[in-house]
Amino acid sequence: MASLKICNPFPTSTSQCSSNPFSSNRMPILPIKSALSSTNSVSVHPILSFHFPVPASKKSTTISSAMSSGYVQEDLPPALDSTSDPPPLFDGTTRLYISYTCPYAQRVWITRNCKGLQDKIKLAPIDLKNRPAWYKERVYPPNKVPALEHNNEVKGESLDLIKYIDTHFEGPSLFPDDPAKRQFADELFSYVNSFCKTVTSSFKGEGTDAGIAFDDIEIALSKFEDGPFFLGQFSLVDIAYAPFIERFHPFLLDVKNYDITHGRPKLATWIEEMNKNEGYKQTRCDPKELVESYKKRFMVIEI
Ligand SMILES: N[C@@H](CCC(=O)N[C@@H](CS)C(=O)NCC(=O)O)C(=O)O
Repeated sequence: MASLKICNPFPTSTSQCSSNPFSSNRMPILPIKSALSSTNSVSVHPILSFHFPVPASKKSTTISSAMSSGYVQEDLPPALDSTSDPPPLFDGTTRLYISYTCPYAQRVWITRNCKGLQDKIKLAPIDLKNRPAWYKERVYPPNKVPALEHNNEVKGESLDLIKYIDTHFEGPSLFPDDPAKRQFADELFSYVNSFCKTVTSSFKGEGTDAGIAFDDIEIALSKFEDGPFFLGQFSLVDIAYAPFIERFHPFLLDVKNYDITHGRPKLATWIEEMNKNEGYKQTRCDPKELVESYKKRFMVIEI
């Protein structure tokens, strides 16, 4: 009988040694001017101890820990699939088309929540594996999520959408006025795709710079000292990175026994602080499901 073997491109290691591609001493990729470091100890955070939002299709009632903090857990609508009728398109309702598991869509969903726009921007979740034909034909021809239906137009691209929502809707501003912070934000927005690519390439054994990429994040988090976030205070930049770090963290811990927060106290604190943000918490996926889905996507199976 053929045996099924998972070929793990990340041999498990209990210590971070110099041969570990995730602990390289090479120079950071991101050209950040303030190369600060910290010697604080690292705290391990409870990444697996959350309550995760469950779409209506999978639940009867939601009783959330969020309620105890006065932030009511939103009832999430079931995903629309090939059997679903379209919503009444272009009827004046602002709709955010997402997938519950898409990190790009999650950015926009977090932004909507953090600005308190749950009543103004309606979620329209799409089942990407069984997509309704009307989505491509009538809503968003690129056929991707996220997309925002607003003022009789549909726009896409998550980084554009988070900025659009921040400037075109009410709620607290998620982008500072300080020119130095804005300039750094632009650097970090430009870097995020390359950060993600560097990390995911290393999953497939195609690169060894993942440790440097996380070092970049640690350095970036050290630039402003008026808070634990990329620009000091919480902003769109945190929202741009959070869905990806949410995935990379448990995946690397599981498959490589590599804790991205080890030796990176700023990153450890950032994750802890992000996990206190209710607008973000409501969008988080179950880390066990994220790990399983990343395993299917990135690990080679040999028979
Ligand atoms: N650059 C886009 C990426 C969006 C994207 O790739 N979304 C994925 C889901 S995570 C998607 O819709 N894939 C469907 C497809 O490619 O057919 C953004 O930032 O919004």
